[in-house]
Amino acid sequence: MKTGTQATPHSFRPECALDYMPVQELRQVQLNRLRAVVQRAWDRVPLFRSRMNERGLLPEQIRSLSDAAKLPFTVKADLRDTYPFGLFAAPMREVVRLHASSGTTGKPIVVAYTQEDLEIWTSVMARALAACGVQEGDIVQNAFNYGLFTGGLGYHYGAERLGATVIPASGGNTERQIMIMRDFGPTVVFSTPTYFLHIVDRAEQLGVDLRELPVRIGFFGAEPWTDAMRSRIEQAAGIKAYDLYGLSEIIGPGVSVECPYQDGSHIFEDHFLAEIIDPETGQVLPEGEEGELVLTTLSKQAMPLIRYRTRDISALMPGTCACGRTIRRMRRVERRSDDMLIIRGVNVYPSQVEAVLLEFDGTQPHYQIILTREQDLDQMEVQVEVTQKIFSDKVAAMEVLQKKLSDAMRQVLQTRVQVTLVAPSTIQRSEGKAKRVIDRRKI
Ligand code: DLL
Repeated sequence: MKTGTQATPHSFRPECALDYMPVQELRQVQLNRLRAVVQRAWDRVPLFRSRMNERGLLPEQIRSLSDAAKLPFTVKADLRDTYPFGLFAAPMREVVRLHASSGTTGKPIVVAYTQEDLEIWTSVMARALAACGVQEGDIVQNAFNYGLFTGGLGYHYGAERLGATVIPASGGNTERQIMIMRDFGPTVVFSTPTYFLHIVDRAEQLGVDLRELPVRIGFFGAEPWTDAMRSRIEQAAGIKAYDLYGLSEIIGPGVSVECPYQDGSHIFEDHFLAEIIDPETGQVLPEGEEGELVLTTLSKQAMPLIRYRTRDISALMPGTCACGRTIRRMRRVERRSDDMLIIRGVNVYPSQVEAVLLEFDGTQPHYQIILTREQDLDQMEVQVEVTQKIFSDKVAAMEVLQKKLSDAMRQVLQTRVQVTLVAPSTIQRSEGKAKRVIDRRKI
C-alpha cells in the first residue's frame, strides 16, 4: 500500500460535516423531510395517491419515522407501468436531466432530476469521495460509463465539486485506460470491480506494474463484489479499494459509502431513509437482521420514491463506527432477492432475453444464459434452441439468425452477448422452474 496520502480514519473534512450530525437532530431532519416528500408525492403522483387511498392513509398521519412502515411500497414494475414519465413529481420544464436503467423487459426505466436534485446528488457524491480521502489536487480517472447510466456523470460531478481533476475516460478500451494511468498520473480511479480487475490483468500482460504508479485510492460499485476481490485489487494495484453503493431509482451512485475503516457502508441518511424488510412478508426487520433494503428519497423533487424495494439484500448494522460518523451503516450488498443479473456493471433480466427471442421466427422459447468470467471480465452466452426447420436448413440461415439475435440482444441489453444456436431439445428441461441462468462466475 502506498503511504503518506491515505485518509486517516479520523481526518475530518468539512464536506462531511453532515455525516456527524447529532443523532436526535438527524432523526428530526429525516422526519421533517419524510413528511414533506410524502405530501409532495401525494399532491403530484397519481399512483402514490391511489395507493394511499387504498389504505385510507393521509399524509398528515405520518407523524413519526416509524409511521413510514404504514406507507405503501414502490416496486420496479411501477416504473415500468408508468413508463416513461408517470412517476415524475415535477413538470418537465423543471427537469434538467434524465437517466435510464434496465427494466425487466425491453424498455428501460427512466429517472429524472431537477437542478436541486442534481445539487443533492453532487453533494452526496462529494461527501462519499471526501470520506475516503479524495481532495483538491487529486487526479481521478473515471472508468464508469458516461451516458444514460448514472455511474459516469454521478461520479464526475462529485469529484469536480471537490476540486479534483477529472479524466472522463468512461468504460472500455482497456489499453487506453492503462495508457492514461501511466501518462496522466491519476491518484484515484472509479470503476466496476470486475472491470478494474480486468485492467489489472491486462496491465500485468503489458508489463505495467500498477503498484508503481501514483494511483492510491479506488472506488468500486454498481455490482456485488467480495472482500476477496477487494484484497486482489488492493494488492495488485497498491491502492485502498472502497465500496460505494447506489441505484438509479434513488439517485444513482451516492446512497452509501465506506469510510477508511471499511466496516460497512454509511448511508447518507439525511437524504435517504433506509429500512430492512422481510422480502416475503414485507414486515420491517430489526437492526442487524438480514433482509431486503427499502429506501425512501427524503429530498428528491423530480422523482421522489417512497419505500422503494431495491431487491438488494443487506442489513442495518448496529452500533456506531469507529470513524465517529452518526449516519448508520449497511452491510455491503452481495446478492439480490430477484433475478436481476449484473454483467459488467450492466443490469440484465432474463425476461429481457426472452423478449428478444420472441421477436424472431425460428427460435424456440428454450434458452439458457451462461455466465462466465474470463480474465476477470464477465462473459454472457445465450444458448437458444432453434426450430427443426432452421436447424436442417442451410448453414447460412443459421448464421443470419445468429447475427440478428446477437445484434438485437446487444441493442436491448446494452452489453455484448455471445449467441449460440443449438439443436431442438438439447437444453435440459426442468421439472419445476426453468433454470434459465447458469452463473459460473465466482465472486
Ligand atoms: O449501478 C449506480 C452506481 C453506479 C452505483 C456506480 C455505484 C457505482 P443501477 O444501474 O440502477 O445503478 O444498478 C443498481 O446495482 O440495486 C445493486 O443491485 C447494484 N449495486 C450498485 N452498487 C453496488 C455495490 C448503479 N456497491 C443496482 N455493491 C443496485 C453491490 C451494487 N451491488
